[in-house]
Amino acid sequence: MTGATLRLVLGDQLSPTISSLRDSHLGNDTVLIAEVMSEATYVRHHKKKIAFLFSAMRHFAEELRQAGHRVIYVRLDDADNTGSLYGEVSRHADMMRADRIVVTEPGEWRLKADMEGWAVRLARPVDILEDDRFLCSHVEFRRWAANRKELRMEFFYREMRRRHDILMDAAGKPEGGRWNFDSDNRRSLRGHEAIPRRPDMIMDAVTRQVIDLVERVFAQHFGDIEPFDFAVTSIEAERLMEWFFRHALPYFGDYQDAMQQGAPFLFHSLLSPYLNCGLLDPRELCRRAETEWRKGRAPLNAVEGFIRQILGWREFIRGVYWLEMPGYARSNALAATRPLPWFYWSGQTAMNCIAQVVGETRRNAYAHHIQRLMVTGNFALLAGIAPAEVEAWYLAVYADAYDWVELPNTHGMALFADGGRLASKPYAASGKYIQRMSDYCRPCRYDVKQTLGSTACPFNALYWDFLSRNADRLGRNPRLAMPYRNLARMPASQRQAISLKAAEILASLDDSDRGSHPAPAEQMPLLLAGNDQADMT
Ligand code: FAD
Ligand code: DLZ
Ligand code: SF4
Repeated sequence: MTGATLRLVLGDQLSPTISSLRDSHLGNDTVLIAEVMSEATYVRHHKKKIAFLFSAMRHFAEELRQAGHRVIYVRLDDADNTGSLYGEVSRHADMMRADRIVVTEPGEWRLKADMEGWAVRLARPVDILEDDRFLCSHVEFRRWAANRKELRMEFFYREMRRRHDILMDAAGKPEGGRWNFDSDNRRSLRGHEAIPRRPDMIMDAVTRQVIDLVERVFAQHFGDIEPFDFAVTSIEAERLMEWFFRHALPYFGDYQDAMQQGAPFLFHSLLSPYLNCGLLDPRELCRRAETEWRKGRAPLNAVEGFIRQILGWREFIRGVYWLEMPGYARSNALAATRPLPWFYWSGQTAMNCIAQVVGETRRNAYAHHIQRLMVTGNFALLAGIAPAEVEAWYLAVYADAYDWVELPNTHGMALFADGGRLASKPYAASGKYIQRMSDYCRPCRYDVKQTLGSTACPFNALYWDFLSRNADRLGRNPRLAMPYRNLARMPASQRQAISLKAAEILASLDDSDRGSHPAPAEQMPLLLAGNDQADMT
């Protein structure tokens, strides 16, 4: 028999088949799962995100016990809790005289870098194993990316389809004769389909206890904790997955980019928190989606679109993160330095699109992709908000947010701060895009058709000013040829008026007076402490 091994399982590693548990000796080894202050506060996560993870961690520990593992579960309010993962590993390794520590590699660079120093500090071997829950390993991604100047998801995705034989026909060609049906997937909703009602979740005593804890300890954090409607076990998460396949997947493709006031979820799966913490398996999700098409229960444009998000985007984003970190986070290709406006926390702004998205984010710890990219992301891009501030916001407010997935999406896709390593052009858009894809503009105080004047939609002047300000950096991008041609055609007087209007909008962001909408100080995130930005209204 080998000596005792301490197996650390992190809060986003709640999968019974995870590599760190695979060769576990049930009678000999101990699994450690720990709620720690350092992980809950390195950014001040949304209350709902912490409650979801702590409850899922507690349920998972119980499942492991039922399966015969010896489990030490450290609660946040345990008297001896040292407050950090290293502290807990050190304490328990000493107590049980562990010969070695085994852990699956963490999803965040900051923790991996820390963990790489643990063996020396603990004077014991620390085996950091590969996280093979992903469909593309670091080595495979590095091989794919080698010698490519630009990394483009579409080519990566085709290779993943072939390699994993997903949605491929017998001749090795993509089903339906095309790799991508995205051009069919841009419909705005405008009352076309009834949005299905999501299943109710039943809250058990474990979740109730965690909610009480989070309310008490993290009262200062952003977000509403109730109503709480997250799954906290793999069985419940699978129930939500089945619901999605049956009721929403058939429409997922058509309305993937739509936004509608009062309908935060539309036909999206809301499965990212479960995928990212290990309650659901991405392979299984792709296979199940494919079966829905093969059995004639969902159209190809929907199923291909859904699979592309998981097999394509999710794996690609992770690949870019591990390929490029830590330098990636430090790039700032558009030299954006403005502080994050306060309304990202308060939601108090007359821009209805932003108020809606921030309000839904506060309530649900969720916003769907186009809301993240084309409303809050687009505004931050156009206004030149410092990438690190925007990233800290996204990392804190969404229940599915971990650095490996949040950072490339925000830094690369939304802010173009990597200068185009990940996306071929910035996703910059005027108010016209938001008007086309949503019903936000009708009740808005601003007029989406105006660029100048006191009631003009701020996105419009900011859009043209963004192009103008960044002409040296972006003007030669062939994918921006059309907007730059339109800008060049504008009379100089109009360009000057737009530039003045944009300066006025940006100055109102910088105004430290919060006016009639003081945002509660307790919502201030740790990383942004001291930020004192104004509402734009
Ligand atoms: P659906 O629309 O139902 O899509 C299905 C699944 O595809 C998702 O569950 C998710 O796992 C995957 N997926 C889709 N798009 C992406 C993508 N771009 N990157 C990675 N996976 C994707 N996703 C996160 O999981 N965590 C984040 O912290 C995160 N931050 C983001 C920040 C910004 C600025 C942007 C633009 C996007 C971000 N995304 C993030 C990607 C995407 O917005 C979410 O994955 C999606 O909104 C989750 O909701 P859903 O499960 O309903 O997704
Ligand atoms: C996000 C999170 C939170 C809020 N709390 C914990 C925790 O108390 N214990 C833990 O093991 N993990 C937690 N996590 C998830 C970690 O932050 C995550 O494992 C790392 O960021 C690596 O992805
Ligand atoms: Fe947003 Fe402009 Fe539309 Fe108002 S008018 S909702 S600010 S895009």
